[in-house]
Parts: sequence; structure tokens; C-alpha cells
Amino acid sequence: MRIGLIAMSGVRVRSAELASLGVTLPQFVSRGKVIASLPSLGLLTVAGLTPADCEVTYREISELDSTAPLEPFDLVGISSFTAQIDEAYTLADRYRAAGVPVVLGGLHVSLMPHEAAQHADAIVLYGAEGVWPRVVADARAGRLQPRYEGLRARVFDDPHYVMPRFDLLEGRPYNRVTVQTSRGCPLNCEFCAASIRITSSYQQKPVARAIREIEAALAVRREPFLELADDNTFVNKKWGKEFLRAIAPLDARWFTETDISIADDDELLDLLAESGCRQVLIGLESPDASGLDGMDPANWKQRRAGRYLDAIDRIQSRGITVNGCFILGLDNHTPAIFETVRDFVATSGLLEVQITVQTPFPGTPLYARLRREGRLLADRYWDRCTLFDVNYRPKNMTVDELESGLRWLFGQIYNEREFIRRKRRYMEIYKERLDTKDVGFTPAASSLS
Ligand code: B12
Repeated sequence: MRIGLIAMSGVRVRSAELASLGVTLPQFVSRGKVIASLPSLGLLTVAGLTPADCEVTYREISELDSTAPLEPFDLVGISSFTAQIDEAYTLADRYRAAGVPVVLGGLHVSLMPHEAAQHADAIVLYGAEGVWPRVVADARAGRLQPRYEGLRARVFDDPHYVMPRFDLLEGRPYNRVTVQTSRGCPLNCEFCAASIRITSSYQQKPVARAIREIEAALAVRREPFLELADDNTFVNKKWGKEFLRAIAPLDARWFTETDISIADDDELLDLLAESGCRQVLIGLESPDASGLDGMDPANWKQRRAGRYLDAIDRIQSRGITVNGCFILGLDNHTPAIFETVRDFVATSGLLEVQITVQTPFPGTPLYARLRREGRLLADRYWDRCTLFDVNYRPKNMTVDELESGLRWLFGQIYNEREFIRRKRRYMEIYKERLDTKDVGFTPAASSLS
């Protein structure tokens, strides 16, 4: 059986003004280029779950010519994120019209199953683990069911766990590879549209499995940079330390997403620095505590906000840069937030910054609340779920104020002069620590500039 797995990749900015502004903001554009070429770990996992007697072909949607004849597959699997879902549906419709059965899976499909089912012979909700072999067997027997549910728990345990097929990336032009060490996040933020939506609880891969995957991923490229496709890697500090001790000898350069609590643990920070970690991405969301009120059910982020600056210093002093993420347009944000974020960034020494607008991804609690409150600007706006397009009426400013404030802040933060200033500040923090301690490793800035 010939199975075609087709990935939706690439970054998206719909707002024309922002896209054209992007062209003049070198830092923003270069980050976009770096991350735009990540492969689909979801589909590499689906490939790993596929019975060995099937022939699997991995494709990026960008490689397909919409006017050329379709590749001859017996079954097609397509992954899904919200922003590009309409392209996924168009491709699925094309294959189905040609008589090839199509299975749709992934985040958007799990969040919007009724919509997705209109464009597929079968949809798979949640993880492909625990269900994909059955889907293939049913397709072979010509009795594909319209809906399957994969696992939401124990995805990294036997007998469901598989090693993703990193070998399918051989000879492909990715400059980064991804490995997932955990799924979900205990914080449960209202806006989150990531892996928490396909899990029932936080799950972590046994260290030995994570390391074997990293070795396999690194084997496909000569000098690859590794991104952990986690939502929050270091929830469990004991697991974290074990993992860091195990990854250090691999001499990898890597990046991950985590929460600010890593700053509370000196031993973990030291191990992180020695492990080849170059950058941690942290959702600070808002520089002021009021913006964080009610974001997560336990107000965990709000309780930490007062210690953000100290925490950033503690992490960056180890030679690991913090990529601080801010969400604009939260309910407590007034137009004053744009200057507040700019000033916080300038004082903090954050080397890299991500500013986005609050985005009600369909299927999230935020979406349900804004819909209930009549604040969504359209019924269906999936192609605008880019994190840069405004899709709802903010509470304490107008849509226009949010859009123009975002553009203004882009200009303030993503420019060469500011970046050099931030880099200088970062080097100062790092040097201060060097003077007081023999840290024995080099700072990350050199690899990022
Ligand atoms: C890597 C990544 C990317 C890569 C994606 C590469 C790729 N082709 O997959 C790149 C850099 C290209 C990217 C781009 C974007 N991303 Co992104 N990205 C991520 C990240 C960090 C990890 C995703 C991942 O690899 N997960 C691990 C795999 C194993 O999980 P999975 O994909 O869900 O797959 C499992 C199941 O869903 C299922 N499954 C998946 N596909 C299929 C298919 C079939 C047939 C079956 C049966 C099952 C199945 O089985 C898999 C194994 O269990 C997440 C954040 C996060 N921490 O999760 C954001 C995330 C997915 N991205 C997000 C966003 C918003 C974007 C962009 C819109 C950003 C932008 N402005 O351009 C674009 C959109 C791209 C698009 N095509 O629409 C959001 C998406 C929310 C949503 N619901 O859509 C996330 C969750 C981050 C966030 N801010 O919330 N991203």
C-alpha cells in the first residue's frame, strides 16, 4: 500500500501592513526564515506507526504543484494547523475527487471535527498513537470508518510509543529538526491551542526514549539545530535534570519552550547551560500582573509576574538567552500596554522577543468565551489565526488601536539598533556572572547573531 503523508508547513502573516512591515524588519524576517523550514513531527510519528509493509512518502504542501497530476497513492494522510486548514481541505477534496481515500488528523481536526469530516473519508482525533495501525488496516480492507479517536494519555508508553521516522528527512533541506519530550502543560491557559488540546494530562517521555530520538534526529543532518516541540519541557525538575545530564554528551545545540519556574532552580540552570541549550522560549504573556489575571485557572502566571526581571537575569546569566513572548490585547490591556511592553523589553535585557495578538483559536476556552460575549469579528476566520491578525473586539481598546499598537511595537522592538542594545545588555549580565564564577561555557549570543 502506498501512503502519502502531506505536511502543512511555513509561517503565515495575513495582515498586508504587517507583512510589508516585516520586509523592513530584518530580525523578524530572519527568525521567520529559520523556523519556516521545520518538518512535521506529527507526520513523522504517523509514519513510524505505519505497518512496515507500506510504502510511505513524506511531502510538504509547498512541494506540490496544484496543476500537476496527483501522485499515485492508495491512501493520503494530511496534518492540520488552523491557519492553513483551508489549503489542507482543498488538497483533500482534490484527492477524494480522484478516488483516493483521505484521512485528516492533527490539532485543528481534533478541535473542529465536524468541519473536518466534510473533507475526509476519515478523521483522526487526538494523537495518532493507539489508532493509526487500525486506520491503515481498515483502509486496506476498504472499510474506513468516518471517525477514529487516538490516545489522549500514555502516548509515550508501550505498546503505543513509536520512534518518529526521522530517516524520511534524509536529503531534505531543513535546517532544524524537532523532537517532542512532553505533551500538554499543567498551566491550562485559556488561550492555549497547542498540544494540551489533544491530551488529557501532562505526559513526559522517558529520558532514554527522548535521547534515542534526539540521536536519530541529529543523525539525519550534519550540523543541525534541535527544537524541542514541547509546550513546557521542565515542569518536572527531577526529570529535567536527568534529561539534561543525558543530552549534554550529545554536543547538540538546542532550543525549547518552558515556563519561568526554571529560574528558581540553580542546579537545573547550571545543567541547562552545560547541556548545549541555546535558548528557552517563555510565555511571559504580559509584563504587568493585572494583564495576567485569570489567564490560567490557578493564576500561576500572575503570581510570578513580579519576579520576571530577576528570573530573566538568572537564566540569561548562564549564557542561555530567553525568548520572551508577550500577548497583546488581553482583557486588562489598555493602549498603554504597548509602551509598557517596550519599556519592559528595554529594561529586561531579553535578547529575543515575540509579540503576538491574543488569538481565539477555534476549540479553545478563549474562543468559547469571546463567542459567548459576542466579541468575535467573524464566524470563520481560520486563515487569520496567525497570531498577528486581530479577530476579536478587545475589551479596553479598539480593534484599530490593537492593530496599530502592534505595528508600532514591531518597529520599536525589531530593529537593528535595539537588538544591538539588547545584546550588549545580555553580554553584561553574562559577564557579571563570569566575573563571580568560573562558568566554563560560551554564551549563546554568538550563535544567534
Ligand atoms: C513545530 C511547530 C511549527 C512548525 C510546523 C512544522 C509542521 N509542518 O508541523 C512551523 C514552524 C512550520 C509552524 C508554523 C506555524 N505555527 Co506552529 N508550532 C509548532 C510547535 C512548536 C510544535 C508542533 C509539533 O511538532 N508538535 C508535536 C507533534 C508530534 O504533535 P502534532 O503535530 O499535534 O501531531 C500529533 C497529533 O496531532 C496527530 N496528528 C497530527 N497530524 C496528523 C495527521 C494524520 C493523518 C493523523 C492520523 C494524525 C495526526 O498525531 C501526532 C502524533 O500524536 C507548536 C507548539 C507546540 N509546542 O505544540 C506550534 C503550533 C502548532 N503552531 C502554531 C501556529 C499558530 C503556527 C503558525 C500559524 C504561525 C505563523 N504565524 O505562521 C504557522 C502555521 C503553519 C500552518 N501550516 O498552518 C500554533 C497552532 C495552533 C492551532 N490550533 O493551529 C501552535 C500550537 C503554537 C501556538 N502558538 O499555540 N509551527
